[in-house]
Amino acid sequence: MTGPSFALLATDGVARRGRLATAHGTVETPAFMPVGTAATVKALTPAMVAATGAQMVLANTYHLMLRPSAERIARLGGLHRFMGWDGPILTDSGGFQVMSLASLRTINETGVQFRSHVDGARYELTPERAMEIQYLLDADVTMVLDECVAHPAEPDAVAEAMRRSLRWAARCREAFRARPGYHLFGIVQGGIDPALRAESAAGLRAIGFDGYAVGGLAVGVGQAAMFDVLDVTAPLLPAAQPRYLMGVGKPDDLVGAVARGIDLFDCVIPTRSGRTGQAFSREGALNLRNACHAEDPRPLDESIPCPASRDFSRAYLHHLVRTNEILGAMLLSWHNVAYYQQLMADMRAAIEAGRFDAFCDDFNRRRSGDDQ
Ligand code: PRF
Repeated sequence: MTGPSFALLATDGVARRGRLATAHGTVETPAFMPVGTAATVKALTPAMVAATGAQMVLANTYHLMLRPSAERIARLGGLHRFMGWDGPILTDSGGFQVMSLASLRTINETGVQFRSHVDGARYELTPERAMEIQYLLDADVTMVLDECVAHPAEPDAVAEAMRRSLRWAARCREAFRARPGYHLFGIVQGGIDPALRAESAAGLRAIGFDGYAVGGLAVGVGQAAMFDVLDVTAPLLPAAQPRYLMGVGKPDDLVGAVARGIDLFDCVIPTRSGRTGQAFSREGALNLRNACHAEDPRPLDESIPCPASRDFSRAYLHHLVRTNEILGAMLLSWHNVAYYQQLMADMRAAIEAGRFDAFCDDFNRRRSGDDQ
């Protein structure tokens, strides 16, 4: 353990307002991390990402170990310098991406062996290698190597993957090089079975981590089942440490998860949907491809302090999307990340003021004009 790095500043019901200190700066929570899989938040420069208020980004062990390799990034001074982002970085461990992207995977007690989806080359990811790679990248938050099974799965397969993940978590804890400002997070698995989630949470607590993630929930589990899992899992995690819901989600998923005690999120949705013409707004999601935006002179949202949200008409964005202009992807990604950051800032303010329930009511009431 690396000492107290998380301060719980306020609570409102189960919702929490906190601050995570890392080697590259602090993160006000609840926080949303834009996804920078391959050492880039797609279509955005680091300055654009920072201008949205994003404090921390996520990058992926799996992609970076294949290209350009963790060793090369280390030789070039680490991931922060390599990508030009000097704030905190969390890296995912690779297990989840191997399962969804690599070909010819075999998984055993040692780790996971696979062929690269890029060129077919053979690789092995073990708990020890996952720690080494994230060390070489210089991740502020390192994630344990876990096994996430797709939903739905046989109960035995879910239990086996969860128990193997616990054994791997212990090996990760052993291999992780603890230094001030650098943190190792465990990952709770166990599908939608409350007993398996409880066993996983207890096993991880016994090992002891700097924070605890909830995995296995952006894999075809619906929102209701996800909230049920959070209702039983969050109370089993240490109150004094950060809780991270991996790979989630849409704006209403974030609001519901914060209401259930989650502090940290990452998801490709704001950037990926920005590249396909979707914009998030307080009234719900808008599809800028739709003809109803063709002559709409209004900006996406003047109240969001981002040029993409304020300075361009919906008509212009519609035109950029329809003509497949790169700037359309850039502006909609930028706006969406800014919208997510504004949502998190609004939730932090509501928790501090003890009015999170009213915030949730207002959030749900406004979202009636959804295009999707
Ligand atoms: N494990 C890891 N990364 C993840 C997930 C997981 O279960 C998910 C699923 N919610 C997204 N990213 N290591």
